[in-house]
Amino acid sequence: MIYNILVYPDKKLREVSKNVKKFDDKLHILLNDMYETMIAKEGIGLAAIQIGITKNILLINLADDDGMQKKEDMLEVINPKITHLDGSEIYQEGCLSVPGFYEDVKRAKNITVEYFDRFGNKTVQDLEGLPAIAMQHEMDHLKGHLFIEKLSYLKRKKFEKEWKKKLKSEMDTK
Ligand code: Y12
Ligand code: CO
Repeated sequence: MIYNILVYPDKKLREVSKNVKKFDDKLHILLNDMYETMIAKEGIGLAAIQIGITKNILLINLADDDGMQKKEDMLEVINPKITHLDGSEIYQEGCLSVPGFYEDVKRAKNITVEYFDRFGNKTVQDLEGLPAIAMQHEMDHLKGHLFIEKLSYLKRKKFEKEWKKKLKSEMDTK
């Protein structure tokens, strides 16, 4: 099933997600649907809250060196916790919940993250560069935050003005 993606300024995107307790068939169906939705919408990352589900679940599926987005490279991440952060890196981010807007964001370059897979097995991973950035972006969603909150005051004001204009023109053409 392909879900609709919640788009800024939907209030639901500000909700804090809760930990998954049962690693059952229902969770597996949700993870499969999230994957289908992320691919259908041409995303490289998706948090459950973006489809209106307040659970600590996220997917990351970055392209490899040949530009191929392979399912076997996907990270299915449940109840993640960052235990170490260091360095910093600036990357131009985008988000399916803020379609068409991209801006530079500074985040930690290296992280250590602990999480569970779909069967409830615990994993500890060191991530560097783009995977680390994607993980921090998606984990922000689980806390109810969007990357636009990391913009400078002036960039955020400019964004809000342009976003209102875009939403109005979309309403007018309906
Ligand atoms: C680095 C930085 C941020 C992330 C988070 C995951 N972000 C995405 O998956 C963004 C996807 C996206 C897709 C869009 O759609 C198309 O390109 C067709 C898009 O553009 C529009 O919707 C117009 C914007 C964002 C991971 C790694
Ligand atoms: Co996002």
